[in-house]
Amino acid sequence: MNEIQFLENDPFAPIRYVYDVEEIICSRRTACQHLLIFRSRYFGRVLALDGVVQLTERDEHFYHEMLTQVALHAHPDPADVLIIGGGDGGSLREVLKHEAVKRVQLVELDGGVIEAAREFLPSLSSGFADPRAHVLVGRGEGFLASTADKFDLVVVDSTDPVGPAARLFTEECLAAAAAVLKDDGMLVAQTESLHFHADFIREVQRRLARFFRIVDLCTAPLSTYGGNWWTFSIGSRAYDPRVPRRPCTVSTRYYAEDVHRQAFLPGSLRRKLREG
Ligand code: AG3
Repeated sequence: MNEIQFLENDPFAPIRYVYDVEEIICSRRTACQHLLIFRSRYFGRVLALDGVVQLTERDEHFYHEMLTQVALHAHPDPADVLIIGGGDGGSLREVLKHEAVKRVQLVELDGGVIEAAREFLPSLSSGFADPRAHVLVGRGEGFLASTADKFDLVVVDSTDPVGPAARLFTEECLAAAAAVLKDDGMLVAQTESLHFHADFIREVQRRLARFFRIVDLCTAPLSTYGGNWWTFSIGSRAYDPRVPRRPCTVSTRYYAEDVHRQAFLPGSLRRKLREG
């Protein structure tokens, strides 16, 4: 096999991964960053932004299902959904599985990610063709500050919180996200690894608690992100996110009702996280 090694340049995790690269499918500079899509024997197509792996075809469903389906099932009627980031379309695909969803607004900073995903990652980007999907290229925090729309669910599907994505986790931005929610709305954000980023997770949970009555944390095991024990922080204005309120009738590969119930951090670990 023609094996090229690719070293992940991850500024946010104390570990480096090496992938076998069978073929470079796309390597280009977008307006914001370097975008690489390569094919690897085990992982299939892999998307890396500025050298950091964002998803692989092999395991992206763990991430995209857990980022979206837990909140989508905890909400009794998620009709209007906002996705911040998520230019590859994976979260959009998951959200659009629900008939209850009538409209999805996706706000992605880098239009080049959407373009490349539509061209090279069809299993993720199919949702962009759905008439319920509305796409805006721009800053998430700018959209939050200026929109008059109200949402049932806000999904923050960002890159690591270094560089532009760091702004999405500021108190100001979380307050703005809470403000675009309906009275019973929910927010879910990808919040990195419990192994490597507990301080960051603690801080985000603390900030969320200023704007949400209920704050919780669910996790999923991911094979490719540094730290692997991945977290999703949820802020909810009314509904306990631990409780699935609708039966799972959409087709999923990892998410299921029992996975939902067991995905949340147990009390003793929550206390440890809170206390540091
Ligand atoms: N967003 C989270 C990527 C985290 C990657 N971090 C890393 N490899 N250290 C992924 C976006 C997928 N829609």
